[in-house]
Amino acid sequence: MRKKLIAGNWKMNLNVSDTKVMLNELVKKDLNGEVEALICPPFTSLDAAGEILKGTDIKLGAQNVSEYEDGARTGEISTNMLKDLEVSYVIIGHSERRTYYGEDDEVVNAKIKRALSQGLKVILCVGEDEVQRSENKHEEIVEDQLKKGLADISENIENIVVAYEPIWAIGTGNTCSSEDAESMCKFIRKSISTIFNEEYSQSMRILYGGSVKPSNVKELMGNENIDGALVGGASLKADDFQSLVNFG
Ligand code: G2H
Repeated sequence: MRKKLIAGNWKMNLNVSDTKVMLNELVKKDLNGEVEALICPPFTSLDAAGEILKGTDIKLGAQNVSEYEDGARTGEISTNMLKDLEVSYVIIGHSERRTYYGEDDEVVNAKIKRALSQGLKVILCVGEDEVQRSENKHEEIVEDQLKKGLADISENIENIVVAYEPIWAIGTGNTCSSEDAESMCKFIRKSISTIFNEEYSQSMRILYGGSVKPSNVKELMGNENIDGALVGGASLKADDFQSLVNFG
């Protein structure tokens, strides 16, 4: 039985004061304990968020990490720095990082290896753009991202979560239909069984992301191969995040 995961990706939103207001409200709310809840604020809010979430069941995640251990890498954040702040998850390969910051599959692979080797859990994002979808290349693109992103990885593979995020559905309000999301998550599970093995593919969690909100989360979560959601815009308010976690 795969435990559902609802992960809030705040992106470049909410400063430290906003973070404190949101999370102090969230920790007072009743959340379904059967669902794992995760908040990934900007780096600047990790410390404050960690203080508020300490002792609760809500996990803390980061939105990115360096593939390097330490040293002269201006502007970068290491796995060690994240672990020091009790971060347990890191999002790697989000399409916004691939598109705006030139992260390719090789960099994504190096980041995943570094994070897994340091005991962090990884949410690997994959997904096709609008043109690739219209050309019916979505499966090919996603399979390629999975193969390259997960190449030569053998340790701590149980700490990998995959998030299917079709780029055309991100922040646009255009949700992928529940059927298409399920079909791609099922395809991802099949690909994972080839990359690793069948047993692992059955236990690995696969999330859907892209304009998930309180009004569509229940239908999406009702699918056999969708084990949670990576949520951007609708994760910024405590009420909305509670509704997402309590989707049932
Ligand atoms: C996709 C998602 C969160 P949103 O990027 O990862 O964002 O829910 O705003 O589409």
